[in-house]
Amino acid sequence: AAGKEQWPRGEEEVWRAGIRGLDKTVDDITKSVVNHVQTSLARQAYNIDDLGAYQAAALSVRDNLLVNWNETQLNYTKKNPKRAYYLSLEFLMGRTLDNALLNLGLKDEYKDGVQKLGFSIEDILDKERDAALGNGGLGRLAACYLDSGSSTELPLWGYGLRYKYGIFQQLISPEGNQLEAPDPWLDNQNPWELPRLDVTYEIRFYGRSERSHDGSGRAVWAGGQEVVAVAYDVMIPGYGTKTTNNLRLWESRSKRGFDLNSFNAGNYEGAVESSNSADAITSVLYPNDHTSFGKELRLKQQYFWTAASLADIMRRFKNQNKPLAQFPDFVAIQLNDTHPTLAIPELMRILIDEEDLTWDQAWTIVTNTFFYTNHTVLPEALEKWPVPLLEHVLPRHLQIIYDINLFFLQAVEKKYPGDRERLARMSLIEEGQPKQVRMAHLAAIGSRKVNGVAELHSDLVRTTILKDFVEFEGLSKYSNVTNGITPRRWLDQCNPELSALITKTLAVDKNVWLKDLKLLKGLIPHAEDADFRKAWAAIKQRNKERLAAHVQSTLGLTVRTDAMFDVQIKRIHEYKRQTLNILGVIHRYLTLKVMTPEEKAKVNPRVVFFAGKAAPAYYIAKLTIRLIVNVAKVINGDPDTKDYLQLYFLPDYSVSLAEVLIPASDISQHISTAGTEASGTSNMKFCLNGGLLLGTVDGANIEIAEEVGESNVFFFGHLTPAVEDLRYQHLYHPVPIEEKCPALANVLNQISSGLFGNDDIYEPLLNTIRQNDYYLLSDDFDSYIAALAMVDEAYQDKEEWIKKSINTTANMGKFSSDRAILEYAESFWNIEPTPFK
Ligand code: F58
Repeated sequence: AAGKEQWPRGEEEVWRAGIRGLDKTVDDITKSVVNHVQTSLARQAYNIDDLGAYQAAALSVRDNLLVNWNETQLNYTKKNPKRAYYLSLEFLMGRTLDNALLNLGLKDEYKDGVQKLGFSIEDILDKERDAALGNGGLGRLAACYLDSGSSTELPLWGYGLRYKYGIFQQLISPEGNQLEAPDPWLDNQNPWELPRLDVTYEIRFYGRSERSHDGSGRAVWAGGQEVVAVAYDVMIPGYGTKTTNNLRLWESRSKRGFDLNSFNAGNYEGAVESSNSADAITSVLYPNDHTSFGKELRLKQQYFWTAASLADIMRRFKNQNKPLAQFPDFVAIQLNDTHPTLAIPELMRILIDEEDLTWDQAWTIVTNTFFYTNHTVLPEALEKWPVPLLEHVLPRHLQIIYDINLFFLQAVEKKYPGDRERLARMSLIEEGQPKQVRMAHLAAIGSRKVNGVAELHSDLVRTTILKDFVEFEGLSKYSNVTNGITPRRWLDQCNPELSALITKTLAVDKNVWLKDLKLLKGLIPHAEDADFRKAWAAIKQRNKERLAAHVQSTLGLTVRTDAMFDVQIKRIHEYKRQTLNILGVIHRYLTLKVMTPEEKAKVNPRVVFFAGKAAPAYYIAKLTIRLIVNVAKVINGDPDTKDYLQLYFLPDYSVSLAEVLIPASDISQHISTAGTEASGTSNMKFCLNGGLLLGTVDGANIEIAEEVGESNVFFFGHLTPAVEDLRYQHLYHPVPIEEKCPALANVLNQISSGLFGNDDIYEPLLNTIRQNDYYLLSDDFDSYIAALAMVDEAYQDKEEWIKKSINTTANMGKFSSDRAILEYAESFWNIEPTPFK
């Protein structure tokens, strides 16, 4: 476009003079903070505390983010690149202030600025509550991907829900029971969001769907309930770039707010009722991890969010006045697990019922727009929705799903004539009472690409749950993108001293290696340098002291810091086998109890940390927590052993707690039954911070070992191909535990005999092992204990251990989420970095 662009309105100079630029100096910053104290908070120097100072600083940082955010959106509007949208029911963001300062490059300036105003930046940072709109790995992955999307300057937006209550707060009762309290994270206002009261959509539920009789396939869906979706925007700054993408979160509100007719009729309660049920949709994050259950409100969340997001995407597309057939040239939508799969029938509905396209035209657009990531092959976690529920809540979508199924099965039948079993296996509908829709099948056939999250997992997707689909559609659609983590939060922010040492040693700017993580390989030769090793070890030691200070100040417990720190932190689940870990701890304790003082003198002191939440209705997981807490009481109080073994369960695991625990770990445990952990991402975080890995041959552990070298990883346990046979044997040729694994039998019997409380409270947990032992603890226990011994032995040689630690960090470059997001961008979405000046 030649010539000068027309200024849209008013006098350009006046506008330009009024536009806020970025704060640059300490002086700019103190002025802006004081201004927010005075105006936004209506306070003064006389009555401002740390929380107020946090809020004012956050608002001031937000102003700066907004400068870049506005320019980013304008840049996209002007250049009109193809964009990608990441649909995720969970975004586990954690805290924002420190990350925003890092990405803006204003950390030092704010530090000095708030100091001049009488505050310490650490105290201020500590006032922020985590944004915990997620359960675990899946939600945190989404957060890392947004960071990487902006850092690599990709036109990538997130879409999610603005839950009023995030994941519950975990309290531990004196008996060791998990209690759940709500997480009112919005109570102190949230400076990081921009309410967009002008961006709203009306979303329908229930009602009736009437098919037309004109042969067009269209239908009219009317009646029922309409709920309003209101947008809240969260700015996602990139590291070392101006690109600041958007995360749009939807809040539900009632359409009328207030039913005036009911009010006039004297029915006040009826008048507010509709408002209550509309609010309920985005009131709470479901805290279930790896179970699918047919709750109506959860279904309404899924549809509310996908329908609002698609309407928003469609409106943006239509602003360009392009033919609908070009939709996939401008829009790629990534489905984070099956939770947003209703977007597939919803886009069909829009294209057919509202845009008058034919079925085939619509299906071509849909299947070139969506991409589906699977995060689990555990059968109990695969989403299925009962047909009667879908029919009630989303009658039109059920019709569309049935039509998709009909056409799909016709094609399958054509390729495999008469193969009824195959048809039944591949159908979108599972027969039963009631019938259920298999969301993974719908997501797979409605998408252009399907991927798992680590090599082994993607293989399992291809050979187990979607095997028939691979056979039918071809292998090339079914691929892998190994997960990644952002090195900004998970190294530079959480471990600033290590980051500084790396920068000094590599002799490149930190903004170079943090964006090209393979450069860490430059550390390898330094592993041979004794001074470097000393500096490396000293940082690990200070990180342990930082963790110990945290435990002291939050729990009042004294942790010794001259021991090996052994950490397992993740959701509590049978497949992740925290039980194996605690049984191993008990085994160690029992062994210590019978040692002579001379034997004990050779033992490496060890401090074992657990943290993690259990789903509120997951009885066995809650018993595991209870066992850990009660074993800790006995062990930590036993004068015979407390110098050699300490055990802590840290309550209320969160992103922020992880940021303190991970840099302090010498060894971390990732010990799922082979084939069950799709990838894991905390394994990457520990290794990036120089913690060694004790794990099974599962998920991304395998690829970590490939990168860092098997000699730097402690592997144990049966491999994936053995699992099926072992389970078969448990069922049909069980061997008593006493025979198969006497060490384990002894531990179980000690628990039963009351060593950690003399009632039979733990029996249901122990029975999961004694009876069918689905997660194969009895098969892996001996090799687990042997691996722990190898860890002990390796730790004796401190210099060798530090070398392993350095070499581990040095070889973790592959696991940057920048690499992962670029794989999605290049091989799936076909979008490009879109920088601006
Ligand atoms: C996790 N899934 C995988 N699901 O378990 C983990 O191996 C992987 O590294 C991670 O995804 C990222 O790919 C996971 O966190 C959930 O939390 C779902 C929440 C909603 C209900 C079903 C489980």
